[in-house]
Amino acid sequence: MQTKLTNILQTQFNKTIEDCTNEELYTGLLMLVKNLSNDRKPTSTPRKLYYISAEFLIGKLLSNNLINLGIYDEIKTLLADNGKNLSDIEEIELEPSLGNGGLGRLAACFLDSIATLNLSGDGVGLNYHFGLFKQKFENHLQKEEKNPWITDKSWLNDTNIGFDVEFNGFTVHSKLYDIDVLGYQKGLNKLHLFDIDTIDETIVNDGISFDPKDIRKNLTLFLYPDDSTKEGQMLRIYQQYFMVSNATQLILMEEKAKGHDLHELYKYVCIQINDTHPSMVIPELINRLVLEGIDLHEAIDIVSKTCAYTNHTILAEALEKWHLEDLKQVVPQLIPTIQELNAIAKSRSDNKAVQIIDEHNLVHMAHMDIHFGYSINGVASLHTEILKNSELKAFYELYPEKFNNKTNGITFRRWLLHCNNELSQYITSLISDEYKTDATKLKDLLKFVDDETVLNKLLTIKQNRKQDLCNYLNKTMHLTLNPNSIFDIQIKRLHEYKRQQMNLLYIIQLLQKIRSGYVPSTPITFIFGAKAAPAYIIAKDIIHAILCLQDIIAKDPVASKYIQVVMVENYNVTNAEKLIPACDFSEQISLASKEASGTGNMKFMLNGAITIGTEDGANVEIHELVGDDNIYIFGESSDDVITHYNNNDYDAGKYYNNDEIIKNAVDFLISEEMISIGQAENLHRLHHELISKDWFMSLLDLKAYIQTKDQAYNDYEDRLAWAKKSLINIANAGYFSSDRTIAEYNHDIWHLDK
Ligand code: 26Q
Repeated sequence: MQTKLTNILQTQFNKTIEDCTNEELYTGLLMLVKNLSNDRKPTSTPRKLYYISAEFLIGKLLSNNLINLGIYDEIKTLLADNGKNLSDIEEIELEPSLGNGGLGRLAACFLDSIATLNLSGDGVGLNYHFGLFKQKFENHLQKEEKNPWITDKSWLNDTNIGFDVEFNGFTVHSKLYDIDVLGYQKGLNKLHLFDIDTIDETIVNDGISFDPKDIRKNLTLFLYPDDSTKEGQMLRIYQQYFMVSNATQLILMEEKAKGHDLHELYKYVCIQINDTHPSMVIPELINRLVLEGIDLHEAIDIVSKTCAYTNHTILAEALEKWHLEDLKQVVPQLIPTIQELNAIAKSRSDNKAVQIIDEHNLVHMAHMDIHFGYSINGVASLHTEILKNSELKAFYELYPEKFNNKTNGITFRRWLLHCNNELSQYITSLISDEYKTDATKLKDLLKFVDDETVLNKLLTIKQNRKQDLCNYLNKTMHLTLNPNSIFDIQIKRLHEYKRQQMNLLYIIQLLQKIRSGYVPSTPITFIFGAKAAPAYIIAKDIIHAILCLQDIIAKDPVASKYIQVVMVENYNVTNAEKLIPACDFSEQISLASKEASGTGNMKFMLNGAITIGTEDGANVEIHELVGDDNIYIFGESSDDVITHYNNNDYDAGKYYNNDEIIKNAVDFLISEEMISIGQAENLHRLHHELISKDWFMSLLDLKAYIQTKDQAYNDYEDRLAWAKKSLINIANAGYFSSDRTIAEYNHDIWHLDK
């Protein structure tokens, strides 16, 4: 590698490693990786998967590619020998934030595992110029800014592939950019990102606002943050159709080049529809098969054997329903096909709940996927059960054989080998490195549960990561954290169902307890990281309250000795990689039944944090794996929560009025102290929301949450007992490798190698 790298640097810059700047070294390494990718054998299986997704939250790629090529350690040492630091060079790379959160990050983990398992499977998505907004805090409020990431030196490779995509009255011509996806040790696939070259980045005004009218200029300018307002919705339809029309044309082009008979497309191609965002691929592919001379009903049959759909949410507001009129305005060519699909659906069942087009002329995208796809899966076992038994019950009765569960997973290359190299090396020293290709081998760590040397070493490694995090936050955000405090971390999108506000209320009641004389044994640092959708008012109010509390506690001479609140600006993949390995306490406190799976919960577990959580999403499976003693579970069950919704009998005011601690904590939000540093309007709105609506029932579980956390902080004091819990979590995390998840998708849904 040394000669390869020095040759590149010599020809590019006429310099040695030692003389190069970090920018030059970054460019050199980028070229080295691209050269090595060219030498890799692309995957080739009889059937090929196209994973279509509006989001691929890939994060920085340099280190991961070095790891997957097996040259990370060598390059790191080589650089160090020449006075250079690989992590400084990593900083040069800009993070592509092409996703909102879990769904996008899952797609990125999946690409890594698909390549690693040497399966043919490409990602297809959009090349957003600014990705998800960059978050800034000003006056304790979130501000959004554009988030550029494309430079002339990036992982994007130009291709000369492009297609005409027809909208109502005009046509755009696309351009495809590819990113190589390298598997661990073997495997090479592609992430295809479509764009158009008429995008005008200068139409962005202040923040992230822009003129939504000229589609040619703005089509791939931004990733849509969820919960966006009505005016953005038309653009979202344009984006989605652009994505699926390109995907369809790419697939047909590749299939024809392989000489495959399109009548048998399903034998060679599988399309995974990642949530409903790519659902228009169904009518689009039908239309294009018809254009190829295939009879409409045969085309529908072929597509039904080709497409599979993953559901990632049961929140009604996130299930896409487009007005037929709006679709007609953007893509009139799909309307007759959608109407035909609706007619077929009606002929299969007269149950109104399974119609594609409802009585308000809303097109239910998920319904189309279920009728005209061959598989539908949830993303954790509880989530799949809820789909089958309540949310999609009518469909389950119609097509029981289509439903299956695929519990999410994460790639251990990024979420252990890269982000916690010391831990990964220590595990290797204990049980060999077989766990890197067979994650279930982590179970071998259980031999050491009572080995004090091992337990102490785990504590030291955790302490090292906490110190690293302190250094990083100090350098990048000028924050000073106490490395000897407990790190209690909640990082994820800001959403009421995830209940950051419940965590906030815990901290407030602890502050009040400390002010009346209580002294915690070990100081606690409460760390938050979260972006709120720009139009999601209450979510932004919660951020505001957290930032105000952060200030109040910092200025309190007594309380600040024991507790600190830190909200990390611009939470993204890059800082997740620093936060997760440093965590003692992983907060997974969604209202039971609302979090489809969660994947942060798995990343924390793998890095030895202990979960405090509700029986929701994949927490249920974590609980089953580690047992009662190694997780802190609290709160009402999903069945009971669903019953509350059905009976409409949850009354937040009752909890507020009947409990002194709850009342005092909630009222603190509108105290003199808060109002004097924050915005009265925002704080009053949040206060009112909590006591009158509290749609996600944070007051319902608050008391149980307080008790459970207090118990957990107490248990933390016995350091060896704590380390044992940590080891048991790591040892049982193997199940959550995305290699396992992908093997299951392949075995049950894709059948790529048969
Ligand atoms: C829908 C309509 C209009 C505009 C935007 C959207 C939209 C955008 C993004 C709806 C949903 C999303 C993202 C959803 C998501 O990230 N879901 C998460 O998926 C993870 C991977 O399966 C799960 O672990 C999480 O539990 C789930 O919340």
